[in-house]
Amino acid sequence: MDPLFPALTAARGEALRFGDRSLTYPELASVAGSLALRLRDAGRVAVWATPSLETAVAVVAALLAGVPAVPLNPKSGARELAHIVSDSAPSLVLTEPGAELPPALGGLDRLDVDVRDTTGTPAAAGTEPDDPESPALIVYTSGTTGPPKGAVLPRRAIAATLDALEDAWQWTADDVLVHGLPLFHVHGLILGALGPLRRGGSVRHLGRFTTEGVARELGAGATMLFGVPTMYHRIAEALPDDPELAKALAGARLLVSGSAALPVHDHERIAAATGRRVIERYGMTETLMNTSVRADGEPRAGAVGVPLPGVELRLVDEANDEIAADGPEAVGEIQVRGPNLFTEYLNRPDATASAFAPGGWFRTGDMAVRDADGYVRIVGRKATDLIKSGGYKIGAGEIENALLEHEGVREAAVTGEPDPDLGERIVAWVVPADPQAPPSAEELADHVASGLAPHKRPRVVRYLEALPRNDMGKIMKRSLPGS
Ligand code: MCA
Ligand code: AMP
Repeated sequence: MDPLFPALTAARGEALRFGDRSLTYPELASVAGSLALRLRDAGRVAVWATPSLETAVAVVAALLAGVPAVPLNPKSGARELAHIVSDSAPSLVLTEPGAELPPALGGLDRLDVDVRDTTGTPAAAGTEPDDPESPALIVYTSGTTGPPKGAVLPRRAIAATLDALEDAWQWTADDVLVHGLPLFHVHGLILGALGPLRRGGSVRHLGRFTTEGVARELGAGATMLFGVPTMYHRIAEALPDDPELAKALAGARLLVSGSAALPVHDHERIAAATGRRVIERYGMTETLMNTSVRADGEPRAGAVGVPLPGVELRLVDEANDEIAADGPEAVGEIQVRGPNLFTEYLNRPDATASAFAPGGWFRTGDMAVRDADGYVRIVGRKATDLIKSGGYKIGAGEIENALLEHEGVREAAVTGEPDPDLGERIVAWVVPADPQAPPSAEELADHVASGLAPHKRPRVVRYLEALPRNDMGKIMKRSLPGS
């Protein structure tokens, strides 16, 4: 297979910038090249994925060495980290110098990434493995029940998705991308960091998302912005009082939203204030990118565009039969096939098998309709137990299990409810062990944040005397008051 980063040793300009620290292509080739040599025999590595230069260098080095990398959310709690580490069994953890690692990583060797070590061999792109199916990244993603599953992403999928986006977005080496996305998920890591590097362009990471950072970078030469809908919502809120932000957005080449649906109201507010239309693309950890509004296509609020080159997409009914019709009544589950797909869930042949329909079609669980010209509109999700909050996918079962471990909780159910900022917010319905002394909402939020991750914490806790159950004893979430 051709190298993942053909521009690495050829490009001369800036590759990565995080705050006031940056690396040019020759520097990145040298730093990542020397680190790759040290990783050759590492087997599999974890990356402590802080929003830093070190994370980007660590992942590029692992890819050059042909060593699968497992990005870790540095805010993950003890329970989540312990699961990921025992499931993926990395030999060492790559981290920025000085980072304090939690006890759950205590058993791993630690390798501090030195981004100033440019004395090494420039990356020999030829050292990358030839096999397009060899695993490149293992990205953990939540399901409806149980702990997160590791989606194994081969080199072929990364190359295919980034090249399809090159075509759809007319993405070139001249593009400068700005974003503040986390680097432990597909959006921020594969699209937002590896994407520019495959093109020979550059990325400026904000460290953390702020509208000021977006305005500053788009006002200083950045051409593209990637974000989740929560970020565009915050931009829409800030625009009326921030003419600099409006000017900066107006000057961008492409504003792209994904990971969840961008509400039409936010689309319209941004268009009214800037004259620019945000375009949406639709993807998934297991499939990378499936559809997008094209740069040369018609932006359409509420639609995620057309299938990307190489991606086959169909809608199916309950019986798994293809729906050929279009229009708002022809709702079906999206299934996809193509070189963009993952290979398996690590150590989960059962889950892998049930994720595919006959013919190798991946069942996304997303429900959609199509406009007459093929534009896809996502209208819902098959599983009510999956919540999208701030662009993060969160399984209700995982939070319920964590809540049930709290001594003050007798029963728990978790649902998502609409939230103007987060899209959905997590609501915990709790039957306290002692109705006279229920655990406080803050205590339960802290319990989930420290065991799993802060973005999985309930934003609202509602107390009940009993959960509604059917005759079989199954919790009937649809009968929860107000849900
Ligand atoms: C608050 N915090 C707490 C607690 N309460 N920490 C511990 N315990 C608590 N009880 C902290 C948080 O850690 C955070 O810290 C701060 O308070 C604010 O928290 P929160 O309100 O949750 O965060 P936010 O700033 O409102 O986050 C909004 C966000 C974020 C920035 C939009 O949701 C985000 O980055 N989303 C991106 C998700 C994403 O990339 N998804 C892609 C997956 P601190 O301030 O220090 O941070 S989907 C994907 O990859 C597919 C392929 C696709 O299609 O893209
Ligand atoms: P994740 O599993 O975290 O990778 O999230 C994938 C899910 O995010 C998809 O199955 C969709 O439900 C959702 N998603 C991603 N992009 C969009 C979008 N542009 N519009 C609506 N939903 C989206």
